[in-house]
This record gives sequence, C-alpha cells and structure tokens, in this order.
Amino acid sequence: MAEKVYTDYFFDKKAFDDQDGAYIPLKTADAPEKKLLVPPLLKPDKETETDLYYTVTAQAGETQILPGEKTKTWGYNNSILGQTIVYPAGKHIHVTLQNHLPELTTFHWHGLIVTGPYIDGGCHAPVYPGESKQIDFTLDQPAATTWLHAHPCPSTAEQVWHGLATMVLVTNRETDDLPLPNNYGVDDIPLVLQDRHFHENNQLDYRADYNPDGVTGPTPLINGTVNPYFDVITQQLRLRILDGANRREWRLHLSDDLEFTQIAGDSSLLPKPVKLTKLMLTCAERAEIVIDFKDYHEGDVVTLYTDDTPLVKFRIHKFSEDDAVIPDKLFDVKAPKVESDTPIRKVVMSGMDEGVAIDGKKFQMQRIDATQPVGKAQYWDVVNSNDPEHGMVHPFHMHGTEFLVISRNGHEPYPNEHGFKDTVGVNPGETVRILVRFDLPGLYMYHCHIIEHEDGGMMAQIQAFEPNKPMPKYKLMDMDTLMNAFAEERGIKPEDLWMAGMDSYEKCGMKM
Ligand SMILES: [Cu+2]
Repeated sequence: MAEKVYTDYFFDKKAFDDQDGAYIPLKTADAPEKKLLVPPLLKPDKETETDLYYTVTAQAGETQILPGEKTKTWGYNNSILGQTIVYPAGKHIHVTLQNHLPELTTFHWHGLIVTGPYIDGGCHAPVYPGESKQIDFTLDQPAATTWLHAHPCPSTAEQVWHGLATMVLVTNRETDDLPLPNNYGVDDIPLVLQDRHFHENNQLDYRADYNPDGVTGPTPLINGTVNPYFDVITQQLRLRILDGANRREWRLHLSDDLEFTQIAGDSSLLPKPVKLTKLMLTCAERAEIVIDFKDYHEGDVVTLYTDDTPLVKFRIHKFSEDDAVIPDKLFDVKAPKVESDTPIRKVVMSGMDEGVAIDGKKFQMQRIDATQPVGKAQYWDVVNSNDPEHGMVHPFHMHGTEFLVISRNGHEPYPNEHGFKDTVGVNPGETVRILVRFDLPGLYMYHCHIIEHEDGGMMAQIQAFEPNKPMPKYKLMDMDTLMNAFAEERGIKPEDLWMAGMDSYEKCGMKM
C-alpha cells in the first residue's frame, strides 16, 4: 500500500485568515537574490573528553540586509541572530554568558531541559550590560533542534525583533547514527523564519511597529537574509525550520507541490517519518524536514513558499545519486505513565490585544502560580478561550520540560506532532491535552509564544518540586529592580520610563 501523504495544514484556517489582529501581508523585498546566510557553528573555547566550554556574547552590530545602508541589529557572537551552537547530550557544558549590549538581557535556552529559573534564562536571570555570568549543565534529552533567545520581562519581543535568536542543536548518541543528512551547512541547514519592517535608511523601529497582538512586517527574513537562494549539491537536503517570528505563523509548501518528509518536531525526532506537502508552523515551533530532489536536474529551482510568497529558492546543481532511505522507525517515544489519581490541570489562555491573560491573571514575576512534583506525569488541558470565529491561535510554550500532545478537542493530534514538543499551537475555542512531566526541580514559565502576548502578561510560572524534600525558595527578580536597572541604563528616572516607550512594564506587574 502506498504511504499516506498528508496534504492539509492541520490548522484552523479561519482563525489564521480572519482574526482581527490581522497580519501585515508579506511582500517580496525589492532587492537582488542573495546567498542564504548559514550561520557558522560556534567553536568551543575548550573541549575535553567530558566537558565543553563556550562563550556566548550578546552584542550590537550592523548587518547588510538590504541594498544601501546597513541595518543596526543585535545577535549572539554575530551582528544578527548568531552562530549555531551544538550541545551533545551527556557532556558537561559550561557557558560564559556575556552582555555587550547597552541594556540588560537574559539568555533563555528554549527547548533545553535545564533547571529554572536561573540557568533556563527567563526573566529572573538578567545579565547586566558589560557583565557576564557562568552557567553549567548536562543535558539528558533526545536530539533536537532548539534555540536560544532573549527573555527579559517585558522586552523579550523587542530584543528578539532586534535579532537575539539563534539555533541550538542537541545531539544524542542514541539517534546520531541514523541515516539522515547531517553535514551541517551542506545537506543539513537551519532556516530561521522571521518577518521585519524596514523603515527609513533600512532601520528597524520596533516602537513604531508595535501591535499588542504581535509585531509583523512585510519582508520575510530567512537566517537574516532577504530573497535568499541556497545551492543544493546533494540529492537530499535536511531543513531545520524554526518559526522565529514574534507573531507570524507560516504555511509552508514547495513549488510543484513537491512532497517532503518531516522527521522531527520541537524536542525530538518523530516516532516515524511523515510525508507532507504542506506544513504549518506557529511561533517558536520547529520542524525538521528532508527534501529529496531526485526528480530535479542541474539548473532547476525549487522554491519554498509561505502561501504565495517565496521564502527560499533552492538552486539545484549536479549531485550524485543518493538513494538512502529514511528509516521507518526514527525514535522510541517513551510516554510517562500517569497515576490514576492525578487530577487534570486546566490552563486557560484568554483574551487578545492588551487583554491577554492566563487563568484570568497577568504575569507577576514574584507569584508562583502552580506546583507539580518532579517525576510525576500529569495531563494538562490547555484551553484557548478565544472566540472560534474571530480569535487567534495562541502557541503554548513550556520551559523546563518536553511534553506529548495527547488530543485536540478530544480528537487525535495532527500526524506530525507525535514526538516530544515544547510549543503547541492552540486554535481559538480549542482544548489541547498534553502530557507533562518535569525531570528537574526548578521554577519554570509557561506562556503564549506570540512574544508580545508573553510580554503583555500571557505568562505564568510553575514550581517543580521534589516530593519529601523541603520546598526550595528562589530569589525571584522583581519589577522595581528591573525597572531601576533599565532606567539607569537610559540615564532617566524610573518614573519616566513610560515616556521612553517602556509602557509595557505596566503589563508585567509594575505599578506606575
Ligand atoms: Cu497569544
């Protein structure tokens, strides 16, 4: 029997097209085609049998994005986005986090199973300008495409908009030997999908573009490149795609409706490969796909689109025949067992614009909203209470864990979400049941990953605790301290921050 090829996007089309926080439509930039920037791999400072040492520097710079003036951007060890970091599971990783930016930032490891709130790098772990911090951890998690981004409350969105996001690849001996393309930069490339609005002299102006339902721009930016092409020199190509946009979902497909194979989601390989012709990603979700160009020849071009807008042109060159077959079985998903007396936790994402909330509340840095014992699996029913007619998709993200999607409104999850995930798009009016277990004690945030919603308070935090041990107390950052720091950096009084456009402080629990 022929293998099933899925030709749906599996999402709520109406919510995507009609919700009232409408998107700015994408438009191909008036600029020549340019070679896709493939970020270099970050070289470790030092490596031993057991340990790896890295330095990650958040820095300001200038990037030639469009013809004419360079754009002022931020990045990690780079002027925009970053260098790609590789963390092998099992090694003891040491990272020096340096902040060379003019304002405080945090380094959030989105998708890494590390303890929160400090190593995880959410809002409680600021690194002040000119300062640095050391962290270390050992990963015990499947191979995955994860990422690093800034996460300081409440200017995460603005800092990501400036460029603070980069890929972090977790490797794991259990699956590293699978016959999948893995020659980085040649047949295995990252694609960070973002959109931006360029103002006068090719500059970004986040405040001018601000929209509480998420900032979008008309120009697609792929790994920081506009109108990119990639030279294909192998028959098979693996793309590690990240929706790194603040707000935009992507509806991806290839020219000729070319079918491709999804092999991984956010936090692990899929149990088995899934053949698709269409793929939808919501903010912060990742998908790894393999494209087989066997029916194409030197000189052909295959285009990756979102809707009708071209994102990347794959220019086909001569390649040697490669009939490697993707294995039928990729990954053994071990679902944690739920004890029958465990209640189902309900989490409600509600509202739009400034009205967004979780369980009816705005985020407060010093309030712990929930607790769950380490090692004990629990079902969470994540509800998007938006009106199914006019509401929006809220991508639900959890720190410190990887979860399984169990059902959508009681029905089977999509065929390509059977691996571990850390972000799931929840359609308006929908309840997504996920299976959550924390393996490390700590304090973790969970939130909508439309970044302006998260900055706007659609975020909460949970303490994962070890049963039979005293509850640890965390030193939690408070808004006054953060606000004073931001004011000092700008040389103004804290009460004047709102005049400097920092009005979103209010949403994060600051009293004006
Ligand atoms: Cu949201």
